[in-house]
Amino acid sequence: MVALWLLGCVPDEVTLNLKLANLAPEGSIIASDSSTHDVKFAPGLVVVHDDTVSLFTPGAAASPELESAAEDGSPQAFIDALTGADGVYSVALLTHEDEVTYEAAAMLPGQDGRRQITGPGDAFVSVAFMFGESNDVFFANAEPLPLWQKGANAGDWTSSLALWDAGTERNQEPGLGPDQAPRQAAAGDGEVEGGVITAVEGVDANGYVYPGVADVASLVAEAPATE
Ligand SMILES: [Ca+2]
Ligand SMILES: [Ca+2]
Repeated sequence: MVALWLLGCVPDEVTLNLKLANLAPEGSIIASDSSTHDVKFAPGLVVVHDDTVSLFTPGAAASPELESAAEDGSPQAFIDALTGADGVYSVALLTHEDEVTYEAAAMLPGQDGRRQITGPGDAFVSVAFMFGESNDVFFANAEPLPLWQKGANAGDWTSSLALWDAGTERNQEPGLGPDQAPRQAAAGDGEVEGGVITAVEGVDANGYVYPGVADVASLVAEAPATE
């Protein structure tokens, strides 16, 4: 009876306003040659989905769509692959303007992107976006985020974000690597890594240092203002 009562309470539709902000100070990446570089976020994606969908599996190889988003900063292939897929309610860009390429619309320190998301009360939310000055490092939530938890799941979701290495391209020094998106001659340039998706907690497998997620990013869900 309790389960039926709970089931009856899940709303058919929940709407939240999601805001991703780049909190990094300007020039916060200090490279080994003393040059400074901004933390930039590539255009990301936000997906509302059921419990059968995930953007990636830690410890497994990245999909080609994730590889494209994590290496080159374009989520378009990922958006195309998920649009209309089983278990997916909606897919949208998560960035500060309607551009899908890193070159056109890297989110700089102080900028933010907003997106309204809607789905049934038992839906989940996943986001992913590239850490711009890297070969294949990206931000994403480790576990799908519930849209509703006995109430719209409004609040600060930042602690759910982590940095991940897609395992597809060998890492170079953040801010200097010639095969990283801001400097590579063409999409996909870089040494193939052939690895799996692993969490990056401060230092990657090659010894390069990355900022703490909460020091540079903020992801907040707000309930829309009522009329
Ligand atoms: Ca890598
Ligand atoms: Ca590359």
